[in-house]
Amino acid sequence: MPKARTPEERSSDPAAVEVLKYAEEFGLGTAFSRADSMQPCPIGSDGLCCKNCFMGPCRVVKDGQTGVCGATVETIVARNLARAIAAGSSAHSDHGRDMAFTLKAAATGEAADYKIRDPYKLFTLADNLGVAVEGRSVEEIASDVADIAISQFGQQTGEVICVGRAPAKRQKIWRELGVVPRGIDREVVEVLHRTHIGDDQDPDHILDAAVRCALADGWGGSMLASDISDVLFGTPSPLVSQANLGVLKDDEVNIIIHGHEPTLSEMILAATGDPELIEYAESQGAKGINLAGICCTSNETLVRQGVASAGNFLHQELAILTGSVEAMVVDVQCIMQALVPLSENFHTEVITTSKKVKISGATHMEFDEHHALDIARQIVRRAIDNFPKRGETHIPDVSSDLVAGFSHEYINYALGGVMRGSFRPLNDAIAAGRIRGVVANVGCNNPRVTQDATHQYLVEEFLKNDVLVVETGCGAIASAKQGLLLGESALEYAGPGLREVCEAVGMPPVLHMGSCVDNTRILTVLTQMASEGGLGDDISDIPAVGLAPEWMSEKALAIATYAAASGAYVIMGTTNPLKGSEEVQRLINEGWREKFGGRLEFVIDPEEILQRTLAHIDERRAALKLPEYDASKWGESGDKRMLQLIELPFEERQAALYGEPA
Ligand code: NFS
Repeated sequence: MPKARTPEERSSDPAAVEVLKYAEEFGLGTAFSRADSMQPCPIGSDGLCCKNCFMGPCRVVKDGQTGVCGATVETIVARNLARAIAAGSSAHSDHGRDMAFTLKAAATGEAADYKIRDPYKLFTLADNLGVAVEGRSVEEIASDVADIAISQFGQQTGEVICVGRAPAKRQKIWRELGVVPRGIDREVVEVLHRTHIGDDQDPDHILDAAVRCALADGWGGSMLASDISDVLFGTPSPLVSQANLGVLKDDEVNIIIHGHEPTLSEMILAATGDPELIEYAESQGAKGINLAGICCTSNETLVRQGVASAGNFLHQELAILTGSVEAMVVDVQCIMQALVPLSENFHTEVITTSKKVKISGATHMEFDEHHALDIARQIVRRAIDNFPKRGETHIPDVSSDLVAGFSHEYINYALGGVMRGSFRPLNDAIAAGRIRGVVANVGCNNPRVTQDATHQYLVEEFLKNDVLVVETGCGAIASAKQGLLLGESALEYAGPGLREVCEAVGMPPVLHMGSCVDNTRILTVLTQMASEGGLGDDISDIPAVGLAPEWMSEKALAIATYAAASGAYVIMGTTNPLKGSEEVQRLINEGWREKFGGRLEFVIDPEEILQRTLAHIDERRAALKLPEYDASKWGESGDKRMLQLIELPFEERQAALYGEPA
């Protein structure tokens, strides 16, 4: 039996450590303790278990061994990766489909509680999808936009439209390689077909289908999910909020929204402001109704509405363990089944809401967008009903302030203003070496490693090295909890060049760009940087790296794959699901580099992740013939220099500025 880790070994988050101690005291299990008591299957974790038919499962562990059908190690490892990518793409893209149907219902008036909050984003999207705008009402445009978005899922031939937003050079690469997605659902089905017993058995060919499927997500389903969410709920711009378990309140009804889609959570937010419900909460002895998020639902409502975040993936059980949560309302994805048995020790009610997700033992209150606000009100009322049943609470007094909401539209605006919105200042800062490069630090928590520790180590090191960090998903919540999403973190951690840029532009050195479907915002930023000039003309030219250091979900593999196929160098930490095959690892590394200019690697050691990332950034800088990164060149201008000068007596200041008098 493996050794159980201490709370401090399980999480680097002081709030988590506090609650984990309490869980131990009361003998309540969590993902951390379950991970400790069960080693991962060594055959499956290396990608060597084939379950694609029922002559097996085959465990291919000896040299030269094959499955019963003769499938080789390479075929099995590639097929397993491809299937995971198809599942991850499905989850993200199906979310996009639901958003498109909500937009349609909002446009036709069938879902009266939803409005088009950002018509400008709608016009941009309409333009991209070829929908006429002139002389038409917002609803007419939205209805056509929704129809075309919906058609992208079932399209059988041609190209997914959003692919046309990629840099021209990139599109050419994809077309020549035959990996441009035809329709979102079609690519998923094809991966499932090809990986069925007795189908595609050439690992490189299998991976091409996986790439096409991932691109259908990144430049299709996910991209539409982000765009349509912005149309319906507003494009994010910076706002202030808080993160960590300390956002839960001792004297208010605490409702947690957990999962991924903003459709229901936005309505719950609206319902918590309903005076009648607030009054009802007060009648039950509460001072008010407090809403907080977990996982990507948290990111969706945080970046748009400033709803506080109770934490990332591994905080879902910890929130219930505080004893202060009246209802945990979940929709889809990343919801642990363990929530229900855990909640039975408390007054917490786990409420499932999606047509797609039921959990035995949970209360099911099915959400229907046609009666959205009504259902949201019923859910909030139900949570209030639970308040008088609340027992003792243990809410850690730990939370951090944060600034979130950096959509690519806002970054564009921040850098250039309304009239001259542009990525030119960012490109210039990279070209000059003030900013060494850009890292996208994204992805999950994984209880096999210390929660948030790798995120924190890497982000702080990148800042010291003048690397601008953009984030989404649970990685962004990790940084939020660590106080890294604040302008002050630039002063504390950033190297001199990055600090100057952050001070000049007025932004933190770590930018929270949203949920995991919003990784497509990062694709857009990279595309705009490539088209701005000065940093090459394709995503693969830019000194940028994508990381998912604590990943665990299939969605993370889909994201990594579309990013690599879009030209990015991507490193994933924690575990290597391709360990069983050197050949498949070579295919996604050198193989993809040759094909796409990007590549995917699995690197377990955080220090090694750091070194490889910086080496890639410097290599890209050299290829662009940019000056070598030199931290000592910066930091002697701007505010810092002025403050130094102010300290000096008049004569010395004059001398420092203009030299000694002759
Ligand atoms: Ni992303 Fe969001 Fe978190 Fe991982 Fe799950 S919440 S979509 S999969 S765990 S980052």
